[in-house]
Amino acid sequence: MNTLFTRTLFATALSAFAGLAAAQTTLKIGYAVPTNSHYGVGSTVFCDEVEKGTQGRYKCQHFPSGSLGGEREMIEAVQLGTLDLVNTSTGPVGNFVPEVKIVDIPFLFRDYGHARSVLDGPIGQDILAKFPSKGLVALVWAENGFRHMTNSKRPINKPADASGLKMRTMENKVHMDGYRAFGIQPTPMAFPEVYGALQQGTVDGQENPIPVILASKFAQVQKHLSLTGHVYSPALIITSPRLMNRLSEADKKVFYAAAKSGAAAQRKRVNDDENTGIAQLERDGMTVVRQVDGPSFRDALREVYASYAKEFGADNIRRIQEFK
Ligand code: EAX
Repeated sequence: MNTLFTRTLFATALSAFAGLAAAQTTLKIGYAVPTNSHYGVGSTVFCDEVEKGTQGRYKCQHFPSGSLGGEREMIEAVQLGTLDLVNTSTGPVGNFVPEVKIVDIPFLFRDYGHARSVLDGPIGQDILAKFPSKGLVALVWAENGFRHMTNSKRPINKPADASGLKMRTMENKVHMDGYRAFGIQPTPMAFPEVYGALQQGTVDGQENPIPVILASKFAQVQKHLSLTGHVYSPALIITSPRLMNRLSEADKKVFYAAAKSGAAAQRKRVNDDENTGIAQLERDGMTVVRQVDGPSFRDALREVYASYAKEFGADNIRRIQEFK
């Protein structure tokens, strides 16, 4: 056969294959709760937008329900390069990027609107700029939600009711210092272990936003829910400089735009779950304290707020609290 013809045929086949091979980058993305959750919705919209915006050159493979470990492990995996992206609460993030810790202060944010405008504004964007020096790139502030207390022992109206309860907390010192001020015995634990610990009674309770309580079916192992709203829990879609540096400028824009769309979808699912989830949890057998004694929880934090002010700067805390 004519060698020129075979060579051309071979070269064409090779470039077509190379083009196809370049088109098949699979991105591994992990999160701690099931796909049918605010994290699943946010991650799916992000991935769909990336696939569309890169003409299919990037597709995702989801690792939901903590299948790759807790949020801390997944963040470490992104730093190491064994995981491409994690959609995580800020819970463990302060252990990697200390500037994040300030947003975990109890009763820092007035409501969802306030939290979202702080995080999407200069204060939140300045914090995102601190990630690359720690081997991480935070694409966007997503959302976990306002955290409420559940337990198997008794209704909680005020700190005295929570006092002495062994509560699972995130691996987050800002939270644990605050919860000790309520008289709680904080037990830090990775999220994948929480359902089992509640079921066996190794802890009496835990605290999480309604979307997490719903998605994790905590009503099966917790009797009491109190709408304390004691902490607003942001989330973040995090990747690595290693991945971002591989992208063209155009693809970088696609990834950031996709992250924004994912965060918007995640926030909408939080709103939806907040609107319908409490009645669902009552139908699932939980007794709900809807009106807790909020001022008593805030009063209990007076002393620990002094230590927060020392650690983060009273002005910085006030700047967030007063942000319009
Ligand atoms: O991010 O660990 C927690 O309680 C988190 O809220 C949960 O993993 C969802």
